[in-house]
Amino acid sequence: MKGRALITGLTGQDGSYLAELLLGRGYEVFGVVRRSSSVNCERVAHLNDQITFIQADLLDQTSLISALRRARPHEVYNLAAQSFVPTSWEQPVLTGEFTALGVTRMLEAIRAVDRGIRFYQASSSEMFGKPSEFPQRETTPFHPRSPYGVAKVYGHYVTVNYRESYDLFACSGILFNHESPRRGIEFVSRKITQGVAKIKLGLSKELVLGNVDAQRDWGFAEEYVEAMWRMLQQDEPDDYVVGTGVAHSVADLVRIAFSAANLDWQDFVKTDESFLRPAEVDHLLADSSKANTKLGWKPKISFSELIAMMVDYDIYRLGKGLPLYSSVALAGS
Ligand code: NAP
Ligand code: F7E
Repeated sequence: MKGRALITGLTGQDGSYLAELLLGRGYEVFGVVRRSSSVNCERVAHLNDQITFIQADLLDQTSLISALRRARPHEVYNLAAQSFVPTSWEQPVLTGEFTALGVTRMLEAIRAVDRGIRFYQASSSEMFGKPSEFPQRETTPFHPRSPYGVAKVYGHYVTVNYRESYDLFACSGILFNHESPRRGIEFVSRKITQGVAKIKLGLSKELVLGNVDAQRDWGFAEEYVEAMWRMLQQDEPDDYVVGTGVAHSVADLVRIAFSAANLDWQDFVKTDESFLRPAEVDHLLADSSKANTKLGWKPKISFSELIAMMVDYDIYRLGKGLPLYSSVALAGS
């Protein structure tokens, strides 16, 4: 029998890669999209005729129940969230509604429609925030440093709680930063690779950043959706840390990105306090031993290869005048 999967956050970076993975494995894929006055499906435009789009919103309980009744999925991947950390200080309540309470709404919808549905929750390394141990693993205490991180801690614990309370097959993937040519332009990796491409093509003269000393464990998004899927194929539901086990600073990312375009970053990069955050996450590093052992998951692409891929994509896209998530360019990215 063909598996059916419902993805919330289909139109985001991870949703587009996950849809490709599931279609490739023979699933019938349903994607939740929220209503807006203009179509916002660029990242999945190349999959348009293979996915069933369902209008629903994490803010609206009834719409989630209807989406489940219509799709009758075996698996639900809850990727939808307000995912940009700085916005979570500007819109802390809305971030909590989407990113925290939205998880409960989806779990309640599953309870109402079909308790056999397997559930994946997109948790985040931002939950560790100011970590008490290095590297971070599943048992490392949480110390979130933003309203986004706090909301993700809620989403994580409510997932664990519904597993323990109602015996749902509910998994939480604690994913560290993952990037790609499909990353939103406000996140630092893409801001840098697009900035490099603009400078290379003579469209811009400088790149202005915030805290370049921050360190993250950055991996490739396409590889991370494989870990999500594997979590839902296990005999028992569980929580897993997913990352590369290698940390780099934003300054490293800058150096590698500029050198991939044969440019000297010192000629172009400035810093500005307006990009600093009220509370920073200084350093994160994943211990993915559990995912390595139990899921057989390991990252393949190196940090330098990832950044070079993103720089190449942005130079190609901007050089051809293609839109940000051009379906032509994305089909091969
Ligand atoms: P993203 O590109 O920002 O995508 C977020 C998605 O959520 C978009 O499809 C967005 O729809 C949707 N969404 C937001 N609010 C919604 C609502 N109220 N109802 C329905 N849909 C809504 O995020 P991503 O990078 O793919 O990340 C996917 C998930 O993993 C997120 O939950 C994120 O917090 C989490 N995460 C990401 C990373 C990372 O490094 N990328 C690491 C750990 C965890 P629109 O297109 O309509 O805005
Ligand atoms: O920042 C520093 C910034 O916005 C990374 C989300 O996907 O990953 C992401 O959250 C670092 C921070 O990602 C700029 O201060 C310096 O220390 O790319 P980012 P994030 O905040 O780590 C986690 C795992 C998620 O779950 C989130 O959803 O880079 N930084 N200068 C800057 N950051 C930005 N955005 N812009 C700058 O100019």
